Amino acid sequence: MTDYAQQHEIASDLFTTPETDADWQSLALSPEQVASFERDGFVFGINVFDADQVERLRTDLAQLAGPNPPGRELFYEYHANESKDPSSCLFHALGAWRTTPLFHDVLWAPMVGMASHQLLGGGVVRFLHDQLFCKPAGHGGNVAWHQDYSYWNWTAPMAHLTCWIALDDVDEENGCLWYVPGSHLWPELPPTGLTGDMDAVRSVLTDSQFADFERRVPVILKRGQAAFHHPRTMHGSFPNVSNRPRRATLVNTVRDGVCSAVGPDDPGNMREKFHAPADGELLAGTFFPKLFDPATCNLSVPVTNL
Ligand SMILES: O=C(O)CCC(=O)C(=O)O
Repeated sequence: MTDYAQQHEIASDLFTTPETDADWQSLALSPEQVASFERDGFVFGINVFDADQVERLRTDLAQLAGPNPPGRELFYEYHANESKDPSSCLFHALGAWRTTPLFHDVLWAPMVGMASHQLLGGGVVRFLHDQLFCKPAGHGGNVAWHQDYSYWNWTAPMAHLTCWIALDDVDEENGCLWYVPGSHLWPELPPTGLTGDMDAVRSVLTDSQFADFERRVPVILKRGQAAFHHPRTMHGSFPNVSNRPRRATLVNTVRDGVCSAVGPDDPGNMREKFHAPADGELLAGTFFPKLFDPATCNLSVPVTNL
């Protein structure tokens, strides 16, 4: 079985990488989109893949989420069903990039690199890990409200980003993502569980923070479109009660310079799970490839000040 983590260049013909500075420039998020990310902690509706590309990814995904998935041993985590409710199903897996050329190449999708560069404040973008989150039609499970950085405290400083790419048209019925605007400015919260009680996070929130959930926004997307969110943006998703699946592929990125913070004893065993380097060392090398380097194109694009 090929481990595509060994390869830090495109492994398939899923897309062509822009060649000229002007081609890269044409992908840039607008100043308004960057400003809305700064204000709200998210921006969405960004086109990443077309219908054919989505179809090819869905075909690979069907294998990866089916019985005897190829490269099962290469995943960092693999949950055929992570839902706490036995009557519903939430497929969640980290590490697909190691198993098929197409999911490997999702990391290097030009729009993922460009938007990450802009939303991480400029500079070189590195890979942290990928994720698949899929909810079958009719009985897809929820993802409880959380901040991503609650689960990333084995890395520091915080300079992280999530890119969530829809592989189906997603809306309130099939369990789309929801964001609480402005919650990226809240302090770091302890983890209260990714699945199970949707509102478990309530126990660690102030009344005023919980009141902000009234302003939550559904992330309605067409297949192939992406949402980007800040590592502290509060988000979650409700069950899929529609007769359509809800599948998504995610790329989690960091600004170059983020280090391993596994602690001297690595209590979470992150060095084994994510191939993290020793405490205090830069995330780099085989498992943390560079995804975007502005030195390769002569860029002048709006970036965040976060
Ligand atoms: O796909 C989902 O419903 C949850 C995604 C999520 O937790 C994330 O984007 O960090």
